[in-house]
Amino acid sequence: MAAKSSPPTSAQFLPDAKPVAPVSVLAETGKLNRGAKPGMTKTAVLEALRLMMLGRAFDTKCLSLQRQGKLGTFAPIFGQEATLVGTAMALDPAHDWVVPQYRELPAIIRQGQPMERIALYRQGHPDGGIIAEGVNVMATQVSLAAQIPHAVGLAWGLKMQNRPGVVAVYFGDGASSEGDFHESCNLAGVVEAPVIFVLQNNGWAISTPRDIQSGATDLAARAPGYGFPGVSVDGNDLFAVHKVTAEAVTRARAGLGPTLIEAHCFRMGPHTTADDPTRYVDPADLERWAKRDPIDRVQKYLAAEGNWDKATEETWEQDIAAEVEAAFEAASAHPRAGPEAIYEHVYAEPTPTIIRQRDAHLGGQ
Ligand SMILES: Cc1ncc(C[n+]2csc(CCOP(=O)(O)OP(=O)(O)O)c2C)c(N)n1
Repeated sequence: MAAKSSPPTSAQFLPDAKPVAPVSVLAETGKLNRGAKPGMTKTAVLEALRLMMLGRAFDTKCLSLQRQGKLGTFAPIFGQEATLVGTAMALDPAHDWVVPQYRELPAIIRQGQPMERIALYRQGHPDGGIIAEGVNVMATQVSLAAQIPHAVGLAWGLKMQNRPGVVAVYFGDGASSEGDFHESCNLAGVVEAPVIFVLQNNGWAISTPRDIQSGATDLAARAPGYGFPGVSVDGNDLFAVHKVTAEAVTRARAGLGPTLIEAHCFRMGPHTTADDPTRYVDPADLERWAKRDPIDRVQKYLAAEGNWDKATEETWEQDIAAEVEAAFEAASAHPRAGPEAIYEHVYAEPTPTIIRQRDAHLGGQ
């Protein structure tokens, strides 16, 4: 990008927002920053680590199945585990909601969606799109940013009905260029909706790098323009992500409205299984970010506390692999969907057009 011209000197002109250092608690070495506290109990840290490892193992399995032609296209979470789990662990699944884009696997599992359903979804089975009864998760959204107005509506509705509950809506740096994002922030600020905008800045929107996605230097700095706070956080730091989300939840529960969290992370895998990132991602960037791995960091922290070692890691990996296997076995035992399934679930009652198309397609069978 060309260098920006000097800002106007008149005092009435707002200056360019200066990037603020992202909130950090746990350094890349796995050591707490001086004076910092994890802010999570040991049990919660272990639960979070398990979810991060489970998310990675599930997607590793899915990648292998997809390459064998046994699964549809999906968007892996590799590298974004701390952002997803750190935010989700600050929510109360009984009252709070997760409104996902398409890369939020462990946050959805934490809310209670069975892995079997997620496996079914990735196999292209219509039943995989059904959110289990009582699980506060909205459907996966592929149309970028379309979930954000839904999340604000949901949060505003909870507030109007005096129901407890905070809504965490997830999206990427690319989606944050969409009108839906800006209009949603504007409305959320006006009605003080209990919503947390989780902007996962993973460096890329498919092959479009962050620096040509927006002229803004700091995406979190957009929030005050809508009348609420924004915070920038190291998205590979579980404790920091959890801390800022917990603060945002407290604000929302107290009736103080929305927060925008910009979590800086890096997409370590392909955008989806249909993408080849080797054509545009600099291997040096991957190497640099690999040293900041969110899972390694928590394991190092726990090891230094005497709560983690190689043997524990191996046992966990085996247990998690068995859990993932069981989810796929349960999905495979689910009755297969026939061709008629594509005409179902579009409307509560089929329209004349759907009926005509279905009969034309299946009439001779
Ligand atoms: C409205 C809309 N426009 C374009 C696309 C095609 N598309 C799918 S994913 C993507 C990039 C999204 O990047 P980002 O929002 O940063 O999320 P990430 O995939 O990096 O998590 C694009 C352009 C789409 N799905 N929806």
